[in-house]
Amino acid sequence: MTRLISTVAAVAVALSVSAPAWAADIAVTDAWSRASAGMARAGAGFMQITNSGAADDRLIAASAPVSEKTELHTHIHEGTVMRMRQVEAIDVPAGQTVTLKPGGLHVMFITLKAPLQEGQTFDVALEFEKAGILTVPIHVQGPGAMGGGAMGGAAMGGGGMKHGH
Ligand SMILES: [Cu+2]
Repeated sequence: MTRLISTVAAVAVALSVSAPAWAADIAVTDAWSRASAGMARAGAGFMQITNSGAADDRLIAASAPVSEKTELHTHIHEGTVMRMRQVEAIDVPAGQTVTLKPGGLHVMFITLKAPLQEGQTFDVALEFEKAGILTVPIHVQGPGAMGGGAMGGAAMGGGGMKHGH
């Protein structure tokens, strides 16, 4: 019996130190970005946010050391042109997974301090209304990366993109 108790305690300690991308009921996985192309001064972060709790939550802010400003963005169609627009928050409803991906919702890094390099990793701090701040490592992939899924969406690199800053 003594042995069982000590094993349980050891597992609890291990969990508490090895789960950086987890707060309350929110988990963030597959966080990635793209290497900067040429002199681009902005970058975008993509990820999956899962809310396994019973209450809705919202991503309300983000910050990262790689840029002077970090905003939450979505894409909207204006006729045939796709534009990015800042959003106040990204809803993460209870029991659902929200995917930030090219051509859709994303975290925008504005005025990069240095180009993002393929293979680089940096931390982004995500602030949720209920879960609080979650710090997640973002892995920088190649300039043409579309993420893990085949449905990445080809719109991001389109010539019609305009940034409203
Ligand atoms: Cu954007």
